[in-house]
Amino acid sequence: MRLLDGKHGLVLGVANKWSIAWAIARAAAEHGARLIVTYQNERFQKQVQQLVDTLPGARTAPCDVAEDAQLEALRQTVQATIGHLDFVVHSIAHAHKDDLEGPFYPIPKDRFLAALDISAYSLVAVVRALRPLMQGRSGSVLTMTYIGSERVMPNYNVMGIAKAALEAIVRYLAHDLGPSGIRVNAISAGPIKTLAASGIGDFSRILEIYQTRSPLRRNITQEDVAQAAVFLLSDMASAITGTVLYVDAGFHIMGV
Ligand code: NAD
Ligand code: 0WE
Repeated sequence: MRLLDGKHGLVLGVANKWSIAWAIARAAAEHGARLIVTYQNERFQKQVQQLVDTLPGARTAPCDVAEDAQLEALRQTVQATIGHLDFVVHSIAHAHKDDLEGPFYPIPKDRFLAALDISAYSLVAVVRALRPLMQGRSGSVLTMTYIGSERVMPNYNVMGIAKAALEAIVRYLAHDLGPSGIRVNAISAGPIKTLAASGIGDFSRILEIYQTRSPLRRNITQEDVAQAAVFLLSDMASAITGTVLYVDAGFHIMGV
């Protein structure tokens, strides 16, 4: 069944073919959605354009979420091209590399604020900029989180605080936008080897822990996340809002 037939969607957060957002874009397109896929800056433009060229009818647009002017320009581009939006996928996070190892508390204020700006506040900024294009439709907004928001995952550090804020933002946005028929949810994914996971010390050890301790005794893939994403973006999830859906092979239920 094609779950997103006739729907228009925006996907933010594709960097390369390993990006979770790319798996979501591909799955959404297979389910009949017409997409605009953004790239952060020129550094990613060529790569993202090549990927998006493989999706029927899809286009790219630039958007650095730290820049209000770029969000405003994006709204105009979307309005001028596909006109309206039925869903928005936010799959963006960033912290300074040095703040993702060792103790958390030495982090300087400017880097703490920058991590929360890109990884949490940007969902608010994106929704505020694009909400007019979802007016009068049953819209769906989806973001990506990680269990480091709730439990201490060594080295995840400021990203854990940012994801805690992001998950709270999901709940407050769901309350704000529910009366307009717009749903807001998050997927809490298990660890996946992507660009954002590269250079993380002992990432392979984390993958091994999920492999041996999760109820399903396996790691999860971008495709696992994409299938859950299509569900949440579709009318199949018509009464689901403000939630965090775990796509983690069941890891989150474990004590030890
Ligand atoms: P990724 O590196 O492919 O995606 C991160 C994206 O964020 C990139 O496309 C990057 O361009 C974008 N980005 C960063 N700063 C930006 C800015 N200022 N403006 C616009 N875009 C910006 O890695 P990923 O693993 O696919 O990460 C996507 C999301 O999934 C993130 O929110 C991440 O926290 C979350 N997540 C990842 C994992 C994992 O293990 N990989 C697990 C759970 C959640
Ligand atoms: O959310 C994430 C990754 C977020 C992330 C990753 C990087 C690496 C490169 C944000 N900013 C940066 N900045 C960089 O310079 N994940 C859920 C994947 C992840 O990251 C970890 C993990 C896991 C899992 C970091 C430390 C410990 C575990």
